Amino acid sequence: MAQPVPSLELVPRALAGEIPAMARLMTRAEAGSAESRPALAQLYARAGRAHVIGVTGVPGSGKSTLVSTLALRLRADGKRVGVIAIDPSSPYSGGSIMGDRIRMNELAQDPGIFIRSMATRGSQGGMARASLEAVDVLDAAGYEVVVIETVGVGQAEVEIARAAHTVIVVSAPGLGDDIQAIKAGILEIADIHVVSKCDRSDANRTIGDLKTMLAMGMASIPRGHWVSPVVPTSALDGTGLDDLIAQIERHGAYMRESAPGRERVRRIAEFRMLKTAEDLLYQRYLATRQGRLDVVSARLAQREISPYQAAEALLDGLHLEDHP
Ligand SMILES: Nc1nc2c(ncn2[C@@H]2O[C@H](COP(=O)(O)OP(=O)(O)O)[C@@H](O)[C@H]2O)c(=O)[nH]1
Ligand SMILES: [Mg+2]
Repeated sequence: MAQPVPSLELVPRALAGEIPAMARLMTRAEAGSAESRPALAQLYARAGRAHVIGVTGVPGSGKSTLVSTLALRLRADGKRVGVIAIDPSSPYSGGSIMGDRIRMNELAQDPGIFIRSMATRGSQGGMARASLEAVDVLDAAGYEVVVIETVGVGQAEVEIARAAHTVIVVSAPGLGDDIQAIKAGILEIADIHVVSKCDRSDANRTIGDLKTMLAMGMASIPRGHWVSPVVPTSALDGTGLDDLIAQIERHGAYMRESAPGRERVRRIAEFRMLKTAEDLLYQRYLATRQGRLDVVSARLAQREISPYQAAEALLDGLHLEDHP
């Protein structure tokens, strides 16, 4: 059997924008292979130019449709756009979105738009780590905009969207009376609120409710800090897309030029460090578990040792070296 191409050899190809090399590096990142780490480190060092946009919201709010529409718009402006979708129900895998309006193959045939669905298995730290490494691959390869779509349910998914420079929370009419974003606990993480499907007659109410809710928190926003706008959009007729792109660019400038923006970039780095550490700990725990841990937990269950003694035994058993 042929030896797999070493990850380090894939780096120059990925940097040159070769899709198969990029995809393979993402697969290896997802698998958490130690062999890929030096390659991913090289890509990390080269990344840092892309505008990373997190899109989240409850299922059915129109995220994938919005992301597709946005990607096509940005592409028409000459930008290369990457999409990392962390949503098991995401329709990117095939079929069509919005009936005949946005055909998947319209996106798929253009090498300037790269769409990748990430698996949600493995540890939470692993999911965040791998998703952000996939963002690095696209960033280093020269994609100017990278969108991370995550379903706005579940802490792990929401956290990943928050690791973006600009967070868009999508709300939609017709999904119940409450403001969905409040229920899901994601109202405050939005840099930009999108109310999708504003071609529907009940959209005005959703927009009104959201604005009323936001106005209540407005007084507590410190001077010089970002005030999140509400942008109504429709993927059906293209309403609001220009406004959304303008707000995204405005927020990108805020992130680059303001003190709170720069502090947030540092916090994103901190998040990556913690999630990567969490994943390494988890992987090493699993490796250790094959042996001694079953014995230790059996002794714990028998009350021969205390939970503290068991925990000490677990920590002692964690190897500091790598388990490739
Ligand atoms: N009327 C209307 N329907 C939309 C619009 N955007 C999305 N939808 C529909 O809303 C449903 C959910 O969309 P999808 O993008 O898959 O939502 P997601 O689960 O948040 O990714 C689909 O049936 C879409 O066709 C829009 O702008 N107008
Ligand atoms: Mg989706």
